[in-house]
Amino acid sequence: MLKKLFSKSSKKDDQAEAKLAEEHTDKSQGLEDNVEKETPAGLFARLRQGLAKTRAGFVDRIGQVLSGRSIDDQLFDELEEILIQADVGVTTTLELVERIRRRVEAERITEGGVIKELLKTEITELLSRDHQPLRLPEHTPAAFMVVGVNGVGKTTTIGKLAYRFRQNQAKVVLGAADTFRAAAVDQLRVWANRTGADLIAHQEGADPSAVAFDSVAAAKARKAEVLIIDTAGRLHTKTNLMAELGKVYRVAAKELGRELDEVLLVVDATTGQNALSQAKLFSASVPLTGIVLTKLDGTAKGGIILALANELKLPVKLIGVGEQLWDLQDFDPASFTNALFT
Ligand SMILES: Nc1nc2c(ncn2[C@@H]2O[C@H](COP(=O)(O)OP(=O)(O)O)[C@@H](O)[C@H]2O)c(=O)[nH]1
Ligand SMILES: [Mg+2]
Repeated sequence: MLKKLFSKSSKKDDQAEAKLAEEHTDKSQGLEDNVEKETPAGLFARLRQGLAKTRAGFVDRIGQVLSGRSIDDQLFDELEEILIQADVGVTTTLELVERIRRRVEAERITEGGVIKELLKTEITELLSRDHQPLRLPEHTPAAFMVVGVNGVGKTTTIGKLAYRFRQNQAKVVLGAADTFRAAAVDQLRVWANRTGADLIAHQEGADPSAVAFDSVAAAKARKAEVLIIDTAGRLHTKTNLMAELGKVYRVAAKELGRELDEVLLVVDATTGQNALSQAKLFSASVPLTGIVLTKLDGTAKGGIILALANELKLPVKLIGVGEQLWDLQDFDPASFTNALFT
């Protein structure tokens, strides 16, 4: 049921979304008033807008380099350079360009302009290869844990996710297991209030595993459909974050009676290549199930998504394309490539 509630991909769904938001305004409990007064534009338009910088720094530049050119080694070198500058990463860039070279030979292509189409096809193929959508189980609560280094957008992503589930009337519990700073709990509380989700929080400095335990217990007792646990991200403190995260996970899973449905690593697109090492670091402590790539709207280096899809064993499940509540999308390879190339 959640699956049906959660996915929104057509224009019709967007209209339904706007209507739902209006209905919410009429009811006093639920989403806060100021949240739904703005009617979200279409999903694709938002995605396209969010990718504007990457399109300018990547696809538009490729278009300029290719136009009116005949194909030679120099052209492939320039193509490589643009891809690497867009944070596609050396390994993935070389693989992509090699595939295009081979197709150019096999299909006897001589005109540079055609390469852009080939690139689009190859990128769609690469992004689709190991793609998996967000796991939304039949059983409840669907249990998610969100991890990542400081400032990448974990708490914001949780607020956006809560918004999406709450729009569909789902009961949502948020667990404030980032107990390191009082401000972190306050920030999650703001999201809980805005979206009409329940918040489970302890005091600053409390044991995050205890918060995780209480959050799971509350989600079960209140028959919530969704539970999302926020976590701390600081790497340079006395406590060992990684050991602590491992414990948070184990305690939550034990109280839940099964593995969590998603352990999402949030990665900031503006910090590019660091993402790959962060994924290695975190996967040593918690069983990561997917990536959320945030702040795509803030960078011309959105090519990092290609490196992540190609070089990590983890699928990108969600993307953040802005700071508004509705700026979190399911990652869909075909719409992503279309938004980037058109
Ligand atoms: N432009 C943009 N900003 C984002 C996005 N996601 C998060 N942010 C911003 O990133 C900053 C840090 O976010 P926060 O959720 O506190 O990160 P956390 O430390 O990982 O919990 C905040 O200012 C957010 O508004 C996004 O997709 N786009
Ligand atoms: Mg946070």
